[in-house]
Amino acid sequence: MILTSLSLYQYRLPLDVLLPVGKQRIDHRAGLVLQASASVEGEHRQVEVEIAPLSGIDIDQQALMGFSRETLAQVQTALTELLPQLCGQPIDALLECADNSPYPSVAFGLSLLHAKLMGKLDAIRPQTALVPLIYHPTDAGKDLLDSKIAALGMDIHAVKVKVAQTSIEDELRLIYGILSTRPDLKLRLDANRGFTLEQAITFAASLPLDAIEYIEEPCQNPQDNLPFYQAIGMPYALDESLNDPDYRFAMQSGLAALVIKPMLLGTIEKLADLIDTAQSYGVRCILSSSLESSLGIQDLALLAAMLTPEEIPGLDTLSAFSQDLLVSSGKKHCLTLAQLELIAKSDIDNVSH
Ligand code: OSB
Ligand code: MG
Repeated sequence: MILTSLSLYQYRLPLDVLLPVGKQRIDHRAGLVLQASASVEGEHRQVEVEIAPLSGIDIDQQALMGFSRETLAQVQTALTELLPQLCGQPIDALLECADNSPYPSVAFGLSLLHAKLMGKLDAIRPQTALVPLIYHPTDAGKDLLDSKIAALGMDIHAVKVKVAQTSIEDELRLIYGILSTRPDLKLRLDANRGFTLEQAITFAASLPLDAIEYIEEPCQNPQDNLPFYQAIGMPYALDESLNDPDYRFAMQSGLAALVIKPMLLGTIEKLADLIDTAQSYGVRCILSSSLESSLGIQDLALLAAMLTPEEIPGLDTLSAFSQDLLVSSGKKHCLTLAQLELIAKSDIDNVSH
């Protein structure tokens, strides 16, 4: 199969409510859509992927910290240079470029593009079960949270709650509020490295252990995760730790799960290797959103069904988006490619070999 055409578009979507990125908040999301056409023996395929590093600025004009290291501009430049090189090549060149890219978002996007052109996601039914994400939007009050919790369907068995954001007292109240409305729910907590070891222990000691599946990144210093577990017996999960380019899986007592954000990690092959290794130690792997638009979230739901069929991924971040992108998630408006800004294009006709 030969790549006959590649087009790169940019999107920028305002959010209806603020979305949390660790302790920071964003009010819009920007990213790229890469469309590829390929043909083999007269047969033609055209697919799109979202490439959206989680970087940029928050609502206070501060740089987003702790997630993608590459900027959207760097990714745009890298892809713009790659398009004419890729055009006219067999689609396996996408994998080679993915392996060679220094940017995880580019590596993931190109490997996903390859998988979609190969039809690898075609026969998969996306994972539709959801783990609702509950957090304090700085622009909404407690009533909104209470009604969100009361509205949860009985098909929901777990929720993810952001903690280490306000005060320990408020957050304990929130969690006990959730559990008094729905005592059947299991909680996945996420502290985004917001607690000192002492605070993490104080907080966790006040919670019913059997209601907590795990707490993501409890401690400011990840080396405190083990002493945290030894002190209190609450299992923990890693998220930010995986974004370190030097991260290698290491088993540790209390490590219950890896929260895997493909846009931050790299190729599908790399994700699959990490998942294999972690699961061989009994560590769960939860695929999770990097706040992609509906296009990216749909592909993550497909990948989750393929790579982690036993788990419900963490993809409840679309409700904040004002519009869908290419793929409908049921919103009133769904942007088409024609409505996006085209920033680069290569066709087989205007590439010399
Ligand atoms: O802290 O896990 C996080 C999204 C973007 C950046 C960071 C995080 C998230 C999420 C995604 O929480 C939703 C989920 O994991 O359920
Ligand atoms: Mg997290």
